Amino acid sequence: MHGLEDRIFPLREGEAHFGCVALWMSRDQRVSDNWALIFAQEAALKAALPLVVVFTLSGSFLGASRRHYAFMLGGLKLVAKRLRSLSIPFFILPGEPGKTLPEFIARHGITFLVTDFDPLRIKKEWKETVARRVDIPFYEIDAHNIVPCRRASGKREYGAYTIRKKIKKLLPFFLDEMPAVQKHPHGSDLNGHPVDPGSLLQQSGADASIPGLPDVAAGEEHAAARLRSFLERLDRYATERNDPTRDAVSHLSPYLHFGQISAQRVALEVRRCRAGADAKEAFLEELIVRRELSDNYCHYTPDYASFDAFPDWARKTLDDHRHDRRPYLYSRDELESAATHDPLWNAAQLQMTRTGTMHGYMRMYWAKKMLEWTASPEEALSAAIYLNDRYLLDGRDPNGYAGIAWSIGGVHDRPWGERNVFGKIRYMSYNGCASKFNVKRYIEMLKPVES
Ligand code: FAD
Ligand code: FO1
Repeated sequence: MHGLEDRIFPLREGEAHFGCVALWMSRDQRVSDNWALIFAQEAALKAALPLVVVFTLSGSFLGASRRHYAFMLGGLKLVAKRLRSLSIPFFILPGEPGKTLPEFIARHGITFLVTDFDPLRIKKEWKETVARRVDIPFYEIDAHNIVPCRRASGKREYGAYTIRKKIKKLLPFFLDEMPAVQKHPHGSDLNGHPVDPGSLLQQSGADASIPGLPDVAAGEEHAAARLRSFLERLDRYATERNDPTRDAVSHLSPYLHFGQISAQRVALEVRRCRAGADAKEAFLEELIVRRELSDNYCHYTPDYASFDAFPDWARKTLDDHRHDRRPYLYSRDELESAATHDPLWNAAQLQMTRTGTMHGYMRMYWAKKMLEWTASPEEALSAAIYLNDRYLLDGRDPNGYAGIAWSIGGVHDRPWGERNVFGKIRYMSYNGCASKFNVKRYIEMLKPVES
């Protein structure tokens, strides 16, 4: 029982009897294990209609730069190739979806539209605009979560401890094998667009001012290879996942963010592999509970990137400490250029700008220190989101908005001992890190290369 019906959210009910079915691919940019594609193909097969996939390429998506577009377009090039081999034409439409998609639908006689679930505000706005401008059946499928977001909970959850039991209860029903997409038997005269990342990158007008990440290979095959290599060392996750000097984490987040691998596939492979139960449990807690808690947060908290979204106790304690003396104050530029007094924080910032990633443990420390070293929680929040989304390959993700809100605003956390500036927000210190891992080694790893 694969529970497809629980993933379906109708934006406009209806059936197709002629014309063509289209999947508007957005968050889940893959052919394998993609519930939105599975649903779209089922609808097309039922009515014996052709099937196409369309991707709307929006310039500077939430401030994304070329390093993000290059990775994403690299993955989409492989998606287009695989779909072509399945007789499913792939189209890429540069421009705003509210304009380009209705035109595409009218021009190609699309009579049934499917898209994937995404809790980000900008995606909800895109869908609302498209739904207003077309009058065909339109369905949204949660292809990102193992337990569909709306099914896991109908409201904003307090924390991992409240959503965990709801997810665990439903997991046996949803964490199961997924049907493969088949070669589509109903052709059309539509040929689709080849994806040429180079020229699309030019067209996107994306910010080219930060260095790309040429050695991070994009696409489903590379995501699968990274999963296989992680499963070989999964045992280390149990004891070393919080040590940024050890390579104990999966590095799957860019692939999960762009949907180049399915979290359900990752969970199935983790469950099957040889590693110990505690390592599997620790990893699945992050991959399933923490990740789905982030979608829950963004989906049910429209202002997920603002101070107002923090819990009452957190807003109150931060207000009480607004006028505390800040021993250090840094501008966004000083933070961005890793020019603080703290070599550990600077190393984390360098890791972010240079490699497009930052170890999960350091992300907490990195964000919390920004609360301490900026003039207000609002400034800390906006600087953290700006840097997170400008440099991290997995940025612009519900995990990021939730992770930053946890660090700075106590979202999904509880009050701790009261102290200067932080109030009751959980505190992290250099010495606290030094008691957990070899801080000197981490700083050494990230020493600025001799220019
Ligand atoms: P692993 O430890 O191997 O975990 C596997 C997967 O589980 C991750 O890819 C991710 O999808 C999920 N996961 C792990 N930890 C968390 C977590 N704390 N919350 C939610 N999901 C989690 N994650 C992003 O994807 N994009 C971001 O922009 C982002 N920004 C963050 C900012 C801050 C301040 C904090 C505290 C966390 C942030 N995270 C973000 C969550 C987490 O740090 C990263 O997902 C993780 O470090 C990615 O590395 P990995 O894939 O090797 O993780
Ligand atoms: N999704 C789209 O449908 N079209 C885009 O042009 C697009 C660009 C983009 C750039 C950077 C990035 O991090 C994400 C981007 N996404 C785009 C969205 C992405 O697929 C995810 O849906 C969300 O960012 C995560 O919820």
